[in-house]
Amino acid sequence: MSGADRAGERGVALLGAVLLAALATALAVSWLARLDAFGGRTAGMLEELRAAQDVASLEAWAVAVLRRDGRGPAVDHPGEIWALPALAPEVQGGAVAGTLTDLQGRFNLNALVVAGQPNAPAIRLFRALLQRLDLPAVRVEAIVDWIDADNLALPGGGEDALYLRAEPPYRAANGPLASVQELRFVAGVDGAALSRLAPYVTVLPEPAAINVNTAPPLLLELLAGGQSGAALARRRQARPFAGVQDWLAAAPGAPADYAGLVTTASGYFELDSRITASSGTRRYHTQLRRDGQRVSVWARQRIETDA
Ligand SMILES: [Ca+2]
Ligand SMILES: [Ca+2]
Repeated sequence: MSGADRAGERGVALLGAVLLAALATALAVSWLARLDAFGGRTAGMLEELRAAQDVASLEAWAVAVLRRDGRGPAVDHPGEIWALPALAPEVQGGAVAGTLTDLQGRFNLNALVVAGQPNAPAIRLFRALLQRLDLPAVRVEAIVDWIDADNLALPGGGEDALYLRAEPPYRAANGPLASVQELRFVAGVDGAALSRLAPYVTVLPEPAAINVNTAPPLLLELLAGGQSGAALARRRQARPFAGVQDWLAAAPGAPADYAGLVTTASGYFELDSRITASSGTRRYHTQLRRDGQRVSVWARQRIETDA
């Protein structure tokens, strides 16, 4: 089946979901439209309601496409159907678009601490990433202290004693990060560092490994122990890595203890939804978890947009 056929099939499926959602809200919308006779205030509410329905439709599409992919081989790569964008036809001058990305294509900050203990290979890999991104002020020890359960500061790290001196004072989380933005509370991490890090890191609710089929070339290079990331990216484009052994054969210089940080199958994805209406574009991020063929939404955020 060609890519265009697949995209067409996906478009049809999405259109079905959008129509269902439209039916479900038709009553509420017509009720609000009648209220609108009393002034323009409900126009914004209408758009908000329609956007929420569009996001629900895109999420239903994402769940379906990931579930279907889960029936195939336990390998995930950007050549699969889930990685194609979902586009709905323009409706009343608006547009609905959604894209799924693999969250396991990034370094999972919560893997720095496993079962309450610092995870040495993950710490080494992240330190190498900080070095390559030229972020000397960000200290991996401070992030480990922020996540680990104890209140004993590592050399170069910091716990409550450090944060209670801040104005206003606060405490270390002493638990897994809930979002990448939470890093702003960690000593040494400013807004510029966070923007620099953002494309390479994520926060997952378990120490999930990095998918070498979707990770950026820089992460491939670091995971491979310095081998060219571009060459490894070309190799996977020709033939996705079929498993950890296949990766290790292509990256013979990879440190032995990095094998546990690598996977070729993913369970965490993010849906980026853009809903455009007359007042502008609304953007949402939805995090989905797949376990076998079970797919569920575990978080959703409205993203600020200038558009
Ligand atoms: Ca797959
Ligand atoms: Ca701690």
